[in-house]
Amino acid sequence: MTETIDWHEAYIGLGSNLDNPLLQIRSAAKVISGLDDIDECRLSPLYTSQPVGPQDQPDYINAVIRLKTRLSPLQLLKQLQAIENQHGRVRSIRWGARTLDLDLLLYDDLILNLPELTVPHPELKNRSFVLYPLADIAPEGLLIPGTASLSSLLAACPADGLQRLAT
Ligand code: ROI
Repeated sequence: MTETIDWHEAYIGLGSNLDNPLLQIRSAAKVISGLDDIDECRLSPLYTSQPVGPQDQPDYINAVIRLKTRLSPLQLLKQLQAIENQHGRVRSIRWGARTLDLDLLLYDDLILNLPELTVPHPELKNRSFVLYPLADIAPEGLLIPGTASLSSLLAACPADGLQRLAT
């Protein structure tokens, strides 16, 4: 018997500004949707965004995925890190350019503060390149645990040159 309670809703932030970012994001989305214990994967529209952090790096492509999973937050994080590594991610300069960044943004209404994982993602509320694509695919009235409603965060966050790509 399948217990629907086993399934959790999670949101993943995707970002890339190196080595054909469009391809990186599309490829990562495909790999994520093919993982075991992940279902109903939905990719937001893609956006171009100016870099947050050092400005001497290319613009980013950003998007968000909404999915259902039976993985725990740490199991999901491990899978995401493996996909980053497959896509040539090298952790070097803090806030520097990267081929692929996959962030676990939200997991049900969980608040988690572990050394290796903070959920909701601590920068989610400040980043237009997360909030706008999130709003494209989130249900009406989504609450960010411990913070506020997505709509109030959006209202306080200027789009900052964020541009939705034509699909
Ligand atoms: N800036 C933008 N616009 N998009 C990102 O995905 C992104 N990711 C990062 C930093 C370096 C903070 N800046 C970013 O990790």
